[in-house]
Amino acid sequence: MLAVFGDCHIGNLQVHGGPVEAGLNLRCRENLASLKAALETAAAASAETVVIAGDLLDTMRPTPQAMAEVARVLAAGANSIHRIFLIPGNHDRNSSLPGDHALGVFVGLARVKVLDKPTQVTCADDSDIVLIPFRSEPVEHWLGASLENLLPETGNRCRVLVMHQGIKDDTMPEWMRNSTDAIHINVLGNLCAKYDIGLVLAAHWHAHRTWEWAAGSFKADFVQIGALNPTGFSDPGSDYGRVALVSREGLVSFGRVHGPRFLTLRDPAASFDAASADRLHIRYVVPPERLNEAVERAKSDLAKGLVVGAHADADDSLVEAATRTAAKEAASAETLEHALAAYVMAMPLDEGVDREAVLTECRRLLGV
Ligand SMILES: [Mn+2]
Repeated sequence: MLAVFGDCHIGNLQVHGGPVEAGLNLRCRENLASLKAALETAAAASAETVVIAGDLLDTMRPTPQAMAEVARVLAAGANSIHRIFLIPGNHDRNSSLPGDHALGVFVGLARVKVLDKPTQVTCADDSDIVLIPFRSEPVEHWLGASLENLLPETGNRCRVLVMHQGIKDDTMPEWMRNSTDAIHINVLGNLCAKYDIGLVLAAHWHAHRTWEWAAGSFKADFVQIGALNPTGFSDPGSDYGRVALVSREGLVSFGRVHGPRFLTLRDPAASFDAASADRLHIRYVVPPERLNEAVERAKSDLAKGLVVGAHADADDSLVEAATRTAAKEAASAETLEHALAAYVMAMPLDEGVDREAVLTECRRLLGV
């Protein structure tokens, strides 16, 4: 059995960072706990080989305390796993030069191997894995050449490719389709057909997806594993924490690990699954006039222990729209006095603020 996961993003992340103890903040401790749980999930599934497919660390400059904890968790995991392979992702590397990444300190750990260039390995169960670290040049330009170097002859042998690059298709929004650190399913499929790769497991993009790709009699499965740990409110929802488990026959199932999850709620009275075994971080994004209500709700969620982090923000898009309306009103006025009055009457203001008083004060200051 092979187990693959990635995007653990261990470091002192700042959003809802919480108290720092022994150099580790709350976000660092919860991501370390997920790493430990993912290794335990792999061991419980009798995985002989684990690949941590990049972005184990959130940064090239992790604190020494965080590095020591990661080393401790990896060493404990390696007690029950034959081999743990680490490849650099874009977060924990500086360049593609050998050694130019933050994983070097793990080289000395027993049964842990750091592979910072494309490598083909044969596992204890004789299965064949190709490991491809992140490279910043457009992946469609170099992946074929990397595979050609590693796998010059086709062996009619089903291989697994693990990489730190996104997988994209035509249904995705333009910004994803245009991304050069992702490979299109058809480009990937043609490479898989050429080099007898039956399964691709990709880290890097944080949302989980799967594809079945076929051309003629050739079939391959593509899996964007999804992040072990989402990194903040830009990773919405709860569908994270997957550990891909691959049988010797190339069949994929998923173990699941609980960890931090980031939910944005747009109503201070909204409900969420407070019984979730995940560690919930909640952000209320509300119209400015409901900000006080949302701040109280966030405080109460925290006090009741329903969440590990909560805060409230005014919805800037509403403020921006109101400002635009106010500016338009002002632009159509013919004198400064009228423009000022039009703007103040339409501008975004907190609930209970006396607009007439604001206007009077503005007139006094501007002398109109
Ligand atoms: Mn990445």
